[in-house]
Amino acid sequence: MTRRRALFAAVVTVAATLTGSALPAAASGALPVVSPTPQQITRTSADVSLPSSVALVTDATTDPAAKDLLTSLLRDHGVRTGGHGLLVRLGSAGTGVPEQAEGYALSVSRTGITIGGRDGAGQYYGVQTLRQLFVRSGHGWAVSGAAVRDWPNMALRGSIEGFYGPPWTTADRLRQLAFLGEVKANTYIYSAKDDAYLRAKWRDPYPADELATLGQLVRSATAHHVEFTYALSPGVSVCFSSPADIAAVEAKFQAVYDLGVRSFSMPFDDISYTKWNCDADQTAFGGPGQAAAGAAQVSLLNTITEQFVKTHDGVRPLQTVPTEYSDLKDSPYKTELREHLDPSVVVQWTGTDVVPPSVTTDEAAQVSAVYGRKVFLWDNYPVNDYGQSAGRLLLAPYAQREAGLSRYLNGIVANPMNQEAASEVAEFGAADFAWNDAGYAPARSWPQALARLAGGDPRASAALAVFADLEHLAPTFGPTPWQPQAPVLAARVATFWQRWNAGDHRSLSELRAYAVRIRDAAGVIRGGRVQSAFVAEAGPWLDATALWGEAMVTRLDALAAASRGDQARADRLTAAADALVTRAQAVKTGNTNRWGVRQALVGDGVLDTFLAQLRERS
Ligand code: LTM
Repeated sequence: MTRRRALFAAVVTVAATLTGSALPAAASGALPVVSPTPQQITRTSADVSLPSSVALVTDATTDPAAKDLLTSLLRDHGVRTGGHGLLVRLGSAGTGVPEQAEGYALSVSRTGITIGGRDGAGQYYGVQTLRQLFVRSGHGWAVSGAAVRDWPNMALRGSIEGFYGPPWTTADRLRQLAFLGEVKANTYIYSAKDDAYLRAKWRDPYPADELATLGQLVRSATAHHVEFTYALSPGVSVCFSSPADIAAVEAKFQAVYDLGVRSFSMPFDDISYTKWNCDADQTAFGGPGQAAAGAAQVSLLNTITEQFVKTHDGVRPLQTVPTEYSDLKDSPYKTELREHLDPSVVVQWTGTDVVPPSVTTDEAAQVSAVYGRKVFLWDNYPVNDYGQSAGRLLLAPYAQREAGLSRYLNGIVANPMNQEAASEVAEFGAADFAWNDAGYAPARSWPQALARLAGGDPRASAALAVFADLEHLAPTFGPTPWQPQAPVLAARVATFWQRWNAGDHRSLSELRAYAVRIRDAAGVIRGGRVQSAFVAEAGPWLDATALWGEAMVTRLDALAAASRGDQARADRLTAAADALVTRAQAVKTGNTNRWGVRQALVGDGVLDTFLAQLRERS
């Protein structure tokens, strides 16, 4: 047994002896919630107080990014490394470390803290779990006594900047990359539709300043164990059979390979595939049509796989988005891909109907059969670039994805909103699900996502929950949303009317208290520790929420006055509420989305309807 294995075994033995009634009082307490939900986590000992310095034991196998994260984590909790206190070990696989790629084992006990990773990412994720086990202890910090064995169910997890409209800024992307590392997501696909160098002007080489910015992003991705996937979309104008165009793709890939990019995609979504861009393709692939389009795309994807992916060190399998990406039916196009596409190429699929109301294992099994491989879900939530999402922030939980999808999918990337920080709410859930689909519960994950956004501030978390309920509607491309608007408010309103109509007038003061929470949510969010980027992005919606909340309070007061027979006061309040509603409806979003400036929608269909009902009754 190596020294490291012996140490790990000792920790496990200590944990085993501290079971049942032998556990000290704190050992029986609940552990902090860890996200993504670990595969195995148990309380093994009482919380371990952190001394002011620890002995950090690393070796040649220690991952540099994991070590940096661990060192800064300890420092942020007032702990120096390099001392002789508690032993903190960080390194490669030892006893108890899962065999799965990116897996890790973590144990915290009085004998020390041990993190062993199957690989570098595993070590990094072990530290990300440790980060969530810190608890306050008197004036200092302790770490919950726990043993964790953990690994991801899906190999690819993260986001695809794949929306239309203003692309994210560099600051947005840097924030996103750090966020992805935090939630154990390993993939960011750079595929913004309106980034000219990726699509409209895909042949153009990058100017030096653009390349420098890309290099900064790639370095940041590496530091957070995120694979920066460079997605070039030549389909709008490519001549598939042209050696010059093949060389243009390779040149573009080479430029970012030289920056450190090792993962590439060639999406063919949202192009016309039944016409050629050059006469030569007619000669090479025949008359335009589905099968010919499939053959042409396969030819380019296979050529790039042979000539670029296989000839460059460390490059991951090429990814693509087929032109038919949102259904389950076989077709001449899909047959070409199934039968002739290099088996290594990873194929994306959006679920049914582009913005799917749900994704089931049956659907994923069907589509895997059609494409002849596991597919990689491009999940169009919480993206808000299409007509039905105009004026909305999409803050509902990640939901309606069936446990068991990891049997058919090799990963999930969420397509976010043009608003990066606000997207982290849904993305948090997507990363949680992709890590452990069997253990995923929106009701557990969503509050964690909001608490994270609130910087752990409980008052701000509660205000965010009220606000997110009013931004809960998740549209589809059709008329029926897949998640309803304001379910909490709607339930409270239904209960209110039931009780009010039965003569229970206390119901009014209870609902008024909730209206006050709506009115005050914006102030609490702006005044708390909520991530500043979120506060900035959500600005118009927060302004509107304060006005709608004030209108609701005023209308309820009008109803109370009318029910007391004070009609004059009721009329004054009704007029004041009318003015507030007019102001709330006048609040506009910024020009941040493809759909331009719109009314910033808040609880629409629920809050406005209720206010109209109250007006009738006052
Ligand atoms: O979904 C895919 C594969 N392509 C586009 C996305 O770029 C767009 O963001 C979403 C949502 O509008 N729909 C698409 O079809």
